[in-house]
Amino acid sequence: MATMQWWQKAVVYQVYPRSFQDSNGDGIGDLPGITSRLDYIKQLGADVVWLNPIYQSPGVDNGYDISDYEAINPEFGTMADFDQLLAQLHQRGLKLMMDIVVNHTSNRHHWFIESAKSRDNPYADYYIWRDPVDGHAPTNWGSFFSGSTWTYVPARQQYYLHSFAVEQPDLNWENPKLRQAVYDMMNFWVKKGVDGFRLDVINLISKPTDFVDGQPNSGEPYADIGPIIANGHRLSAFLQEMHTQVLAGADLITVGETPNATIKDAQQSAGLTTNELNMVFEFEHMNLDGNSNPALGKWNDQPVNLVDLKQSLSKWQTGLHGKAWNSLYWNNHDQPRIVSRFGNDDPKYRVISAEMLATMLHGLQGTPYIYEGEEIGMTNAHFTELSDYKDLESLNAYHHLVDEEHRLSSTQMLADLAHMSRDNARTPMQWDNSLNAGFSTGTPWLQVNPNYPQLNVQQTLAESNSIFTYYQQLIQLRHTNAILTTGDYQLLDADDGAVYAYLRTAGTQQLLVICNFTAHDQVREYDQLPSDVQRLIGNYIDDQGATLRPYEAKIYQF
Ligand code: TEU
Ligand code: CA
Repeated sequence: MATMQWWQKAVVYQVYPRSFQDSNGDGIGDLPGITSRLDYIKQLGADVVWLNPIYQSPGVDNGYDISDYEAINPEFGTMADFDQLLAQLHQRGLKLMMDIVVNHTSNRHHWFIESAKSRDNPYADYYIWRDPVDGHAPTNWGSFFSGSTWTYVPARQQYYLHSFAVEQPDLNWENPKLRQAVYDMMNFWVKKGVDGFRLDVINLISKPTDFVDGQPNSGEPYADIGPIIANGHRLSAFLQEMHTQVLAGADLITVGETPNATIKDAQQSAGLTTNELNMVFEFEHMNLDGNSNPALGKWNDQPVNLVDLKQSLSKWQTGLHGKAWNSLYWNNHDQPRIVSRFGNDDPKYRVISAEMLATMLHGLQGTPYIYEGEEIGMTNAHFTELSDYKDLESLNAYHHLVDEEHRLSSTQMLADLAHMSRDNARTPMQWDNSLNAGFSTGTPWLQVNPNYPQLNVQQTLAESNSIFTYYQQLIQLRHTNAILTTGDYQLLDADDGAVYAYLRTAGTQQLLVICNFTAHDQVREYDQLPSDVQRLIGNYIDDQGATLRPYEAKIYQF
């Protein structure tokens, strides 16, 4: 592999600004609040801070509906607060990754307000407009957030496309003026000194040339738009143009969020020599515990199958090795808390299973991402009422699947929401056992997880051998041990449904990672390992093989 880039040894800490720290008592996290907590992030050892969108937004999708890319959402503070945060990050040797959403804007963005007025204004073609077909929507495509992806505007007597909410019209990337406006915006932030970008659903920007109906899931009125528009025919051209116009020459870290991307797509979008992006967030390992019934999408309350998880992660490890670069993540603002989803959040097993999952992930090749609260083992909220939820994806899905399609009972959908809703990741950061977990002196915008008195930063930092120190050690290992960054990957015992074991090899150095995914003791012999490795691990593993306590992970280095 060519010489290592700094972002290949870096660890990124994701801050969801709305839920991290409120500084003015309005119950909403904000930029001064983040600035007041930078020493904590530095103490953890992360290198980069990824902020979810902080731009002007009506907040239909918590900031992923942007109405002004070059203004700060007043709920989060001012541009002066941003400048202060950036300066304080850089003062600590931390870098800032901004989250930009250029597949769509808010319907309150002035581009869209103008575009919707007529078919011949300067912004008319900044979005994707189509005439009705036989008096109805142009295609049967279904939104990620339920319902049709088309909304009719009488002033134009046309429909506009929105892959997500009605309030999130898709931008027309075939329009070179629009593309230039996006690059100019990105360069505005590069000039301000930001160190990188996370690009929201960036692999959706190249739409098909012909808009034709897709195949709906059985009994569903719509065909999921994701597979229809993901990884379109001009994606590579657009990303290479973005590289030329913005990224080349600036030493930035870039990660594309790429739902429905395959390994082949990632080899192109995150190729080591393709001059597009540094890496991607793939979704395959996050969609394994979905449903046998595709009409239910991600909504389920079932455990993941370890053999499937090992197979998926291994495929991406070997598929990108030497060709492209991957991100490594379990958690983010869209995913439920991993310790509740793949681990065991019973107080008896919460910490050890969270540490096991962290070990499993951080031993792999790629850039690890840690989502706020993951480093103290924060869990799902276990909400029980629909009124507990705020996320429009969850609320739309409930109304679609329960009220409209009658595919799920309210009880089952509430169980699925408790398992999978994005709100699980968005409950306020749990700092201490004071009111609202020290997040806010006001009423938090979303309920604080009721387990905060026992599960919070202050409590964790007071423990010796805490999960926080465990994450510090994993990050330290990433920074100091090249085998994690460059080593080959070999899956061991592929069909073992209880233990995930893999070998990393770099020259004569080897690292053996063994994770017990279950609540039961496990013993594993490694007689199928190459004899030299067996001899070596023989010094470490007692003679009846690797004994693993429930949810225990071990790393052997030789
Ligand atoms: O998410 C993209 C996306 O595909 C999500 O719908 C995700 O697949 C789903 O929520 C998983 O449960 C990005 C942002 O991360 C998300 O927060 C936004 O809502 C979405 O794009 C629209 O901008
Ligand atoms: Ca606030």
